[in-house]
Amino acid sequence: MLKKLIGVGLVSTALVLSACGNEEVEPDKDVQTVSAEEATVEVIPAHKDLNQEPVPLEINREGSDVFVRMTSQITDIEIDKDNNYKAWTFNGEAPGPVVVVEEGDTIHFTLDNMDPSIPHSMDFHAVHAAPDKAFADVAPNEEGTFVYKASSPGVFMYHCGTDPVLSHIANGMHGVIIVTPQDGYPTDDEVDREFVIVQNEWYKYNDLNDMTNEEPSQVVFSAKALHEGQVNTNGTVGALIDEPLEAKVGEKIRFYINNVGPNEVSSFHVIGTVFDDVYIDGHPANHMEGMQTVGLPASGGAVVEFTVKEAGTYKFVTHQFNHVQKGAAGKLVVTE
Ligand SMILES: [Cu+2]
Repeated sequence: MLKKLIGVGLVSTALVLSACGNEEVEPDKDVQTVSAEEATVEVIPAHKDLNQEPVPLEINREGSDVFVRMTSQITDIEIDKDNNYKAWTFNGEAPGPVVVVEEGDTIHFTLDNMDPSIPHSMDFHAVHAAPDKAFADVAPNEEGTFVYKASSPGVFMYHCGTDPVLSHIANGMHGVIIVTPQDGYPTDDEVDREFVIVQNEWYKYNDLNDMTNEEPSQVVFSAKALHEGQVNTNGTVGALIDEPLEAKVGEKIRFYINNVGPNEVSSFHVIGTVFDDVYIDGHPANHMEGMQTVGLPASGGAVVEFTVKEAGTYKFVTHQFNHVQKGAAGKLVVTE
């Protein structure tokens, strides 16, 4: 079905062969389903015909104990128009669904690994825990439960931590966990609307050489629904251009942002405004004012707040404009 397995280090040769009409690399439907630009690595046999339906996040609270259940699964994700990636995901979304807990909560986390062939795991940046135990691999078709405390407030990345981590993150296993501060943010009362925005990159399908040594094929923003009825997208080029966020003139907007990478930094900027209040990594003590652009290292997060004073379309970008060319832009449409 797919082209033969091509070893790492032969990527550019493979593309040349493809252009020369080598019979083994004839384009077919499956190639379209797994390419970032062009697939150079064969789909894992057990994943070949697998496209597991997204599963809703389960989160239930009993006092300060929060029970979170997520899946690791193989799901086709549209990363660009007519370009589907056979992603390794949490719950069938890439980035995965946003998880919200409160500072001081104890998280009882269960990972249901629905992948029939590869172990997966969960590394929550929000917790203090021995990673060899708390972020341990869960075998294919098994479940694992882990308990830890969320004692630091912030906007944290989560990701699969199974070796090689780069493959697991770049194939789609990333997302955001927000730990809301016990005493809130000093500007809570001023905020009218809030959204979660995530930046991530895509590379050639499951190609560790490309992920390690090359530039991303796509750099994208997604919105993850924080409140009922909000826009919820995957990391798809144009997702937040085609389906913009919405606000009203005079409102103070809060974005919870995170750059899940895996490799690039983000220079987050909203065109036509200045961030009045910024909390680096989402910690209330890291309060800064009057920022034009917020730097997000790979895995870094922030809360950024700004007031939209005129009706219009406000684009948000990473100010590394080569990445805007690759998709990293979204729109906030502000009306009277
Ligand atoms: Cu994984």
